[in-house]
Amino acid sequence: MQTTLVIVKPDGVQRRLAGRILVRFEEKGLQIAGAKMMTIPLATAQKHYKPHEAKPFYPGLVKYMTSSPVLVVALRGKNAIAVVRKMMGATFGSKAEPGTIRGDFAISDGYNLIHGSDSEEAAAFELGLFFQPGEVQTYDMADTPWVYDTSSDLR
Ligand code: DAT
Ligand code: MG
Repeated sequence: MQTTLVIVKPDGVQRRLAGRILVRFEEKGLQIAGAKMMTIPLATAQKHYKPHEAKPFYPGLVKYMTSSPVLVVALRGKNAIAVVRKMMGATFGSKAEPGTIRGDFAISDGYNLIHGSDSEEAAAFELGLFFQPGEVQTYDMADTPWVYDTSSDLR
């Protein structure tokens, strides 16, 4: 089981797509382990996008991410990091495959609706950046015996 960080970015909230984005992950079988609305503080956005600090789009990216509230979500499930990345689609909306979130709802390069952690290290760092201890819950789901094959090691 992995837990990953998803952010429905300012354009996703403003375009009233937060529910439609979240429902896709629920329908897939991922568990909502944590969720909150926030306006990302400047320092947090800078830390989150530190790997892109030297890129030309970095100032605009930080400005956009702090410009309006976002929905921050912790999602848990089997291979959650890769599953979420695949469901998000390619970075640029115009390049993302239909059937993915960006492919279906985005056409912009920068305003691409959603963030998802891209590795285990990134997920651990980003979950710690956006959630306080105790805000990400551990709990059993009633449908787990039907979402996963709990009778075998394959699940
Ligand atoms: P992703 O969000 O798919 O992980 P990334 O980590 O490479 O993509 O970049 C972070 C965000 O920065 C991305 O969601 C949108 C923005 N971005 C990346 N490359 C860009 C570019 N060439 N022009 C404008 N925005 C860009
Ligand atoms: Mg990235």
